[in-house]
Amino acid sequence: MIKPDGVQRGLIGKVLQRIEQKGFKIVAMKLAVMPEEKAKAHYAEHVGKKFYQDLVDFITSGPSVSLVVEGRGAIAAMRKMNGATNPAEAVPGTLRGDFGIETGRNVVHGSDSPASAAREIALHFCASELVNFKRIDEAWLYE
Ligand code: IDP
Ligand code: MG
Repeated sequence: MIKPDGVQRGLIGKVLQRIEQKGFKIVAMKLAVMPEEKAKAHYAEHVGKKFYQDLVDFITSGPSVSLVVEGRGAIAAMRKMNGATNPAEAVPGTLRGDFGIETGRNVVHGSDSPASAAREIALHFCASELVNFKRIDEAWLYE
């Protein structure tokens, strides 16, 4: 997900470019203001933490871009491409390292496991919004 700060700062294209140039396939994409109920469900694992309400307020404060990214090792690779949660610790070359300063404005979200990816995809998309197609360069990306 490109969070509201990333959208407001004009970083949608830069984030999508990194995903595309890596070779991963974007199979679903949606720009919307996340409703509060969906934000609470999305961040349910953080209920009770001191930053939870600020996080829900922030993530619903403007449009965000939800994506489903497909490719071998995509979940772990996207987390690496996003970088450490705190942009101050995220290494240069990562999205957070290059484009962020503080944890509460860290530009992007990525699912952290197959289970959370499945849960988050089902929360933000219906099955018919996932597009099944081949990229023409797949033969040159995979051995
Ligand atoms: P992640 O996004 O790298 O998976 P999580 O620990 O799952 O990191 O936290 C979810 C999001 O909550 C973070 O991306 C960040 O926006 C916010 N967050 C996490 N910890 C803090 C904090 O200590 N202060 C403010 N916001 C936080
Ligand atoms: Mg997380």
